[in-house]
Amino acid sequence: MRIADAEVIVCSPGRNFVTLRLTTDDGISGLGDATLNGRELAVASYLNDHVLPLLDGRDPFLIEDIWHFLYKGAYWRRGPVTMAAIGAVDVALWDIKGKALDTPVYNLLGGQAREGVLVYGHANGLDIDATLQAAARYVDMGYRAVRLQTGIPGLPAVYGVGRGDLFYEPTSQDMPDEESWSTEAYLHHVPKLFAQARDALGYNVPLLHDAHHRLTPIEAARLGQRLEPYDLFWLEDAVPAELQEGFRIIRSHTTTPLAVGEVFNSIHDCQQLITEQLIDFIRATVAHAGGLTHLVRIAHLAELHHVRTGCHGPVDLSPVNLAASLHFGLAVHNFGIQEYMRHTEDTDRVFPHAYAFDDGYLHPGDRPGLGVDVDTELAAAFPYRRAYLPVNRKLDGTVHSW
Ligand code: CS2
Ligand code: MG
Repeated sequence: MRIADAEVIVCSPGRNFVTLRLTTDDGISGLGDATLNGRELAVASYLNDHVLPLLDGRDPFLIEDIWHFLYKGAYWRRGPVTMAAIGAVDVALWDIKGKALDTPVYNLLGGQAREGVLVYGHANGLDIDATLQAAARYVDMGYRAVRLQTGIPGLPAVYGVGRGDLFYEPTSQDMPDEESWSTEAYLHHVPKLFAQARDALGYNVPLLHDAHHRLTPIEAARLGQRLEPYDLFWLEDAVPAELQEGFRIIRSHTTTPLAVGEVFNSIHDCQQLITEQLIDFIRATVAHAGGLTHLVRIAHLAELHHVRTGCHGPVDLSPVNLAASLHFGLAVHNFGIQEYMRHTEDTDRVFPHAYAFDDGYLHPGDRPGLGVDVDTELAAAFPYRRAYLPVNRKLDGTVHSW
């Protein structure tokens, strides 16, 4: 069997997605998600102009060899574009292997380690009442864990509070929206959200929160301490994690569980965080962290250090990534939780899939491979449109993490 054809499909059913399809000489095709929100065409070009010519005629079963050929062979290592491209090739090869061996990918990753993949949904609202009403709706829909994000008094728009109920799509066409930020207002308001959430929902519903890279370590320590009475499942992305040892400060002040890593693209981004047990959950995801091959490496390192997985799963990664994440989440021993933002109906039509939500869990299904496809004819009806993520500024105008 040889790789005989490769195609990058860029489409926008509600938002932009980049999908790689590899096809073998005996007609087996595999898919990989190469979407990098706000920089999609960089990955499409990296694949089309530099990677795909290298794949023609290769044995698709040699997943490990191809991974290292693309990683070491590029000379310039790591980075979100490179690793999203390598990740898409990697996942497409696992998809092909599962189909060729007539088995779901999770069976190639060690087999089913649990009945289903526990997921959490995104409840948000302009104020605390609206957020708690959204949380109650998620619980009524059968979610067993819910993330809470709420508007901050005095700030016109903040991360995580979006349009509509099930979807949150922050990108804007043409130029980035600019949002304003006050750490002081945020630190005073979020504890009120969780105090009222526990009054309304009780303590049996795991509650999560995303600080979205906007605090310093000592600010994160203060927030973690203030949230301890409300027993969060995790406080996510409290601090930008380029300085991994910065998490020592947070860890030394609070027992609130910490999650980080959705922007990570290799094990080197989190090795110190994991080996020093500075975090409780690693958020690295299949599409952005070099595919299943590399994410399994990260999970195995995490397992040695009491760190569990918590893969990123936003609406800006396609059903191809979600399907791969579910095969990973079903098989990996130190699974924690899987983020699940529902895609739009158009997206689900472009990417028909076997995974299904039931009683708070997702299961990838038992089709050979990943159990997801792409309808290229339908995809063509949704052409790419450049879109940007917002830019955040402090009240004095200083650019801040969004
Ligand atoms: C967020 C993401 O889901 C999350 O935890 O951090 O929605 C993130 O803002 C987007 O993926 C950025 O494209
Ligand atoms: Mg996040």
